[in-house]
Parts: sequence; C-alpha cells; structure tokens
Amino acid sequence: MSDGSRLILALDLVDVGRALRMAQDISPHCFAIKVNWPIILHAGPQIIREISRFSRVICDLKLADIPNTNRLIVERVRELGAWGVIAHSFVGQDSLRAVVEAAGDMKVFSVVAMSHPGASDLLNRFHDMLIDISMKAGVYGFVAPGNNEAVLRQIRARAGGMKIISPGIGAQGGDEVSAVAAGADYVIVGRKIYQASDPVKVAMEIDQRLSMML
Ligand code: FNU
Repeated sequence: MSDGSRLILALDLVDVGRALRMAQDISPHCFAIKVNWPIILHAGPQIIREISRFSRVICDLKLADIPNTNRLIVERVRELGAWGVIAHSFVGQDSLRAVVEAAGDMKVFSVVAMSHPGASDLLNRFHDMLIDISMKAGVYGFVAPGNNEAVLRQIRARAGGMKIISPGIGAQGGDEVSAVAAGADYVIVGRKIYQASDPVKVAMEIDQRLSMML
C-alpha cells in the first residue's frame, strides 16, 4: 500500500489464487485495491479481510437498496475490515445516509456518473442532483468517469475539494493522466493492469506517470 499513490487497482479477476498474488505484488504501487462482485462471489466475503491485511480495500458493491438493507450490508463490510465502500446515490438521501451512518470510519464513495456508453441514457444527465444528494447524505467522495472529461470536469467543479475516484481508464478508453488533469484524485484501473503480460510493470508505470504530475 502506497499512501502517495493515485492508483486504485480494480481486482476483477475470478481466479482467486492469481488475484491474491497480484494484489500482493501490486499493493506497494497503489493506494488501494477495489474488489467488486466477481471476486467476492468467487472467493467469498473473507477476501475483503485477506486483502485488508496488506492494503486498503474499497468494496465496489454499488449499494442501491432501502436504508435498512443498505445498513445491514455495510455493517458486514465494516466487520470484514474494508477501508471504503461504493454506493449508488440515485436511490436517494435516506438510503445513502444509512450507508454513511453504518460505515463508521469507512469512507463512502457515491456513484454520481458512470463510464459505460449507456450511462448517457439516464444517469449521467443527473450528476448535479446526485452530487447534491450525496453531499447532504455526508459521503466522503464520488465515483465519476475517468473516460469522460467533460462530465468529470463538471463534477470536479461542483464537488469542490471532495475526493473523486475515476474508473474508465485503459480498457474503457480513458487515460490516467488526462483523468487526473480533469479532476480525479485517484484513477481506478483493472484490465489494463491485470490483463497485461507484466501487470506489476504496468501498475508501476501508471503510478510513476501520475506521481510526476504532483
Ligand atoms: P476496467 N466501474 C466502472 N465504471 O468501470 N465502479 C463506473 O462507472 C463505475 C465503476 C468499475 O475497465 C467496474 O465495475 F462506477 O477493467 C470495474 O470494476 O479498468 C472497474 O471499475 C473498471 O475496470
């Protein structure tokens, strides 16, 4: 785990042994490791505890339920030692506030826009409202697309000094340096790293490119 790094590794591998080895090898070069449903469903929730032993872990569960259900899930994620959790904001202030309250010291990031093309059908038209809902609910930061500079710049302008973590780099067309220049504090990178022939080298290169921007 590197406190100064702006890289978050998206560990979407479903080969659990390989995922754990990669998490260990790359953790010195990244700020945090993000786990999503694919690895949690393959490895079981204990993977959160295992990776938390050597890295910050962000659980990308994209919570989008009623307050009580969100709370029950977040309490379990917290017990497992995660550093952060990702929730949707479109469900409304009460659902998101339940996440924030149950999170305790965990950081809550809310999704205010997404990186896939279909996000423009609906979600990405409402990022201003989603930021307002998120701020009222008391989140720590936002998830915003690193491959959509126009949207990311607008979100940064409204988000003030709050943290923004941005996926969409590499496989989804975005570039890490452009994303940070447009307002991301951290970039989330998955396939560009874990599908590379030398994942550690690619992670180190991204980390170094971003550290040169500081
Ligand atoms: P990679 N992710 C995303 N776009 O890609 N959480 C979003 O708008 C969002 C996300 C996640 O493309 C995605 O689920 F809100 O291989 C995956 O885990 O670099 C990661 O970010 C991107 O993976």
